[in-house]
Amino acid sequence: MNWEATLAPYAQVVEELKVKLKGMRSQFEIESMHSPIEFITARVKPVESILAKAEKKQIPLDGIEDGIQDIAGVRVVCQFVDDIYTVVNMLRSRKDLMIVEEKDYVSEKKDSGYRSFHMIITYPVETIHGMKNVLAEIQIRTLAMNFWATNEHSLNYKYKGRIPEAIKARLKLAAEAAFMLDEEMSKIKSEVQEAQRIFHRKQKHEGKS
Ligand code: 0O2
Repeated sequence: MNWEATLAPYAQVVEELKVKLKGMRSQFEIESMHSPIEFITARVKPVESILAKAEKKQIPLDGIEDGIQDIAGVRVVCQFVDDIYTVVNMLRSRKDLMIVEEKDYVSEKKDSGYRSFHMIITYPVETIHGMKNVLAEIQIRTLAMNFWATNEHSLNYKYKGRIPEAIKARLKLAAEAAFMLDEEMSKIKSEVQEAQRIFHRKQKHEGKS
């Protein structure tokens, strides 16, 4: 398999989606509105991880592009829980991508404690061989959810998916704490936004942004 050629359209999707999502964030900033997007990260899954996932899910080599939905992955990180749904609704109304599946692990967390909203989409890219609809996964989560997921991911990597029970129990507590943090921040959202607006206006006035 020529991985470089296979993954090239995925790299293009990731770059294009990043530009478009950053564009959405800038528009909010230009209009001095609270941006539901705090930051965006994106990656193409490394070949090693693609192969490991294919083996785990018993997907043959020729079925990888249909069977693994997150070869192209984009992560949108938000400040508040309801920002997640603002982003979801904005993505739902876009004409330049098609939603294949939505997985709401925000209202229904996974057993591990993982919370995030996943959108599986197809996105058209022009290649030298014509147009290709590429599958991609957009994960939308808060800063607190991201903090938890990043740490849990590292531990999973360290323990090769077999995290010791004592650490698992700590992670459950940390997931509850992250949930509480999101709840509490949501309650003072308008206060935080007001403070940020004042700060933003001051910076604009002083010519710093
Ligand atoms: P990586 O290293 O992040 O790329 P499914 O067929 O739907 O049951 P699938 O395709 O694994 O299974 O979908 P799912 O469960 O929606 O997970 C897709 C991605 O979400 C994962 O990709 C992770 O990035 C993230 N994710 C899902 N569950 C967890 C979790 O419990 N903890 C953390 N930290 N992340 C999670 P990969 O390929 O597993 O990993």
